[in-house]
Amino acid sequence: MSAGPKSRELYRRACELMPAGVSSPVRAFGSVGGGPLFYASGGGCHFTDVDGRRFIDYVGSWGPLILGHAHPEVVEAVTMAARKGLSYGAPCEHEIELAELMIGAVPHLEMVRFVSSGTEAVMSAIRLARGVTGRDDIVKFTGCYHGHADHMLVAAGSGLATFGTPSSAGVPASFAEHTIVLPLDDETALERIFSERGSSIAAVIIEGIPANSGLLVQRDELLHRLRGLCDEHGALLILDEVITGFRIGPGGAAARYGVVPDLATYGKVIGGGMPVGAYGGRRDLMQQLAPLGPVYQAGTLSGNPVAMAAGAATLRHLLADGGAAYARLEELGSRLQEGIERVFDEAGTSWSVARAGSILWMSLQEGETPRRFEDIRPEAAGIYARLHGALLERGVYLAPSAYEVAFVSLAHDEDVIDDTIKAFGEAVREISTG
Ligand code: KE4
Repeated sequence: MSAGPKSRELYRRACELMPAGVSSPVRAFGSVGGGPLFYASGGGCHFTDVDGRRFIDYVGSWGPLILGHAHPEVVEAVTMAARKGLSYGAPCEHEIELAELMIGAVPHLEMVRFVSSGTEAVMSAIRLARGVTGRDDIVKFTGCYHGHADHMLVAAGSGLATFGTPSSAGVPASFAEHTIVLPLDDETALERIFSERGSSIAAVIIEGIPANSGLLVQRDELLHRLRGLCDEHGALLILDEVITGFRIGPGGAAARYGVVPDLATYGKVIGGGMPVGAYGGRRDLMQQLAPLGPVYQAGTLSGNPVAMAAGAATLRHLLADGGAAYARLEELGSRLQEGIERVFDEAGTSWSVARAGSILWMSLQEGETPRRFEDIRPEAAGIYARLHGALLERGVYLAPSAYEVAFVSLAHDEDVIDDTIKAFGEAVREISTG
């Protein structure tokens, strides 16, 4: 499906002004074709594009909109805060409110520091890990995305023991030298790198549940072994909960796996749609941050009162009634997963749906649902592009990339999920015969 005439005209103007007409690459629809739809407004689980067409939204701004678009409690909190001032560059009570909500829900969060994006949260947590350990090397995993800080834009080197190579132009090889990239789901690779380099590893960073190259749900044993190896070698474990934090439950992936990280990073949901990131964890580590300690980090709009108010309103809603919201998200997520898998089965495929609560990803290939990026078949992206277009025709908006996940919000309901499943049935039949 192509974008409507008004989206196309706006996109033409945007491309004159901004690279590929977008503020973030994935939004350009490059891998699914057809050109981006320009949003005019959002409400609940729907948005309307500038051509007046209404869609069920499963992107939800890439995760933040767990309550749906323009939730009244969030809009009210933002409006009230904005009326008192948009930014102070000074401490304000809203920061305490959001920090208390986060720390109250996550036992291993003893202190937090707010920033304005997930990238900043990860970049700062890694600098802190290097600063407190006096070590330089960082271990990450293929397929995990942790924002666009230079030392995170690194691909696996040739062979396990070698260090990474830049995955983006503009990242000096020397910046990648201290980033070791391993495959997911592979304890042998972990054991080997720790036996070879354990004394120089400052930290290992892993997504709570890798959700940037499909949804690659890891085995509990892997996370527990990772924790053990970090302890044995004096390295820190950083759990990147930018997607999973307050999305899959109050305690995020740490609670799901029963693993206690030394530091964790947050974003998306904790901002309720406004620019917020955060990192936190052990008090003894966090107190090494300026102005208390030698690790520097700062930010003009960190702790912005309007953004803090949006995040606090979102978490208050999620954590109310003992976290009943998560039971609802689980209900809706499993309904959607079962419905789509029924469609895939009826179409005679063995495609599957990976899910963690309200996060879903369609594995459009035969066989086991992958746990490693290397096991995702490249040709699945072509199938996804056709499915994406066929669903757009039917008013269902999935992420414009085969490697991104879908998010269900509390604003979705059974009728919307059932309409989505019906659209999937028609779309899969269409692409199977097309
Ligand atoms: P931001 O800087 O985009 O707020 O967060 C970076 C980040 C860090 N860690 C994880 C696990 C993340 O998923 C992200 C950002 N996620 C992508 C999409 N999955 C953001 C969308 C985009 O880049 O436009």
